[in-house]
Amino acid sequence: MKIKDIKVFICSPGRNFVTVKIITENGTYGIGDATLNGREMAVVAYLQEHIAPCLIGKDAQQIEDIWQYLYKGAYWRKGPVTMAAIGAIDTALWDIKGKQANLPVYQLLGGRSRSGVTVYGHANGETIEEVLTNLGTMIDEGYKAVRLQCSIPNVKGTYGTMEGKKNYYELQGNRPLPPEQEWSTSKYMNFVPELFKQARERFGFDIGLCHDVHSRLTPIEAARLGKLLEPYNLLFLEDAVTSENPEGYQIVREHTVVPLAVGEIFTTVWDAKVLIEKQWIDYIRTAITHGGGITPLKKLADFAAMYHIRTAPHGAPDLSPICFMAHMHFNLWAPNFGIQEFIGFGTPELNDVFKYDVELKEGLLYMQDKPGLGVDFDEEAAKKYPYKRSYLPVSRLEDGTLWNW
Ligand code: GCO
Ligand code: MG
Repeated sequence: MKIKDIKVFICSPGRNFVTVKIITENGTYGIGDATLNGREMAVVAYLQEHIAPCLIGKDAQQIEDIWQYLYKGAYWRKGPVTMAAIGAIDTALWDIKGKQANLPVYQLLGGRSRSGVTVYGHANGETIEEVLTNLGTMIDEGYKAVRLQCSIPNVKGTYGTMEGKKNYYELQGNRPLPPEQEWSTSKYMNFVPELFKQARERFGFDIGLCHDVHSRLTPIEAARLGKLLEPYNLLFLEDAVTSENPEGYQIVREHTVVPLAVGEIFTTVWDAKVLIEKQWIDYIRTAITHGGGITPLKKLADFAAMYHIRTAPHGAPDLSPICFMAHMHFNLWAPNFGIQEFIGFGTPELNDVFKYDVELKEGLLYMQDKPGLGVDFDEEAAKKYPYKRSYLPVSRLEDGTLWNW
């Protein structure tokens, strides 16, 4: 079953998405997500110029060989642009294989390990009271776990919170130049334990609670934060420190028993190897889009399982519904699945372009069995939402020093 055509689309139904469509000679097609927030066009060029010409005429059934060809065969390995491009191709090939076999992709991975996919939602706010009100609503809706992010008093623009009462993710989209936010480690450290203290006092310990530090702390600061948060029994503390130097996590680990999650910007198993082997983390958060597709993610999950580490795929809205659906299959299969990040079903614009059918019941996602990934992309609808250049914010300390956003 030869590959006849590869199309690359970029559209902006609320925010930018890069979509790949692989069409085979017999007319079967598969789709993949290649979105890299703030660097979308680099992946478009990589796919159009460097990948598509090499794959025309290749056998779409040889997923592993095509993956190796694109990874090893390029000589230049890893990196978010390369791996998002490979990830989209790989995802689209699994979609085709599922359609050909008339089976949902999770069946090809080894079948179900569970009936539904447990998620954690987001409760954000400008004040602790606002976060807790949102948390209360989500508990009433049946969520089993929620991530809490709150504005820090006297810091301008905190990661993960609402500015002007808009959903914070809108702030990342459609900006002509990167917006700037402020950061103060001391103000953050003095404030954030109170958020979790009040959350536990009001709602008890049955609800899972997470928090994303977004790599703002040094290892010893993260170790201290972990200790301060220990009484509130977090499900996990995410991206406590940057991980280019994985030994930073050893320092955190040696001082606190707060479970640690990392990996949303990882692009291969090599980024995670030391962290996993040394058991310095508890959850691996790499997404199918940015980790090079379903093929390597399956290997990563199996490798992590050997070290008691569970999966918690990145589920921010800059991953398209194609990645979301690929995660559904991956999560139904993965024996060491932990939890899926989930931010809701998206806007009418988004659902105009991407068609899929998933239900949230009591904090778990369920889907109907459909061949392939069970998600479609409407090329015509996508034309209504042209690409708009957009950036993530950058972060500076109060004295102007550039910091990790
Ligand atoms: C998360 C992430 C996102 C990222 C975003 C960057 O945990 O959901 O940290 O909020 O900031 O995906 O593109
Ligand atoms: Mg994160």
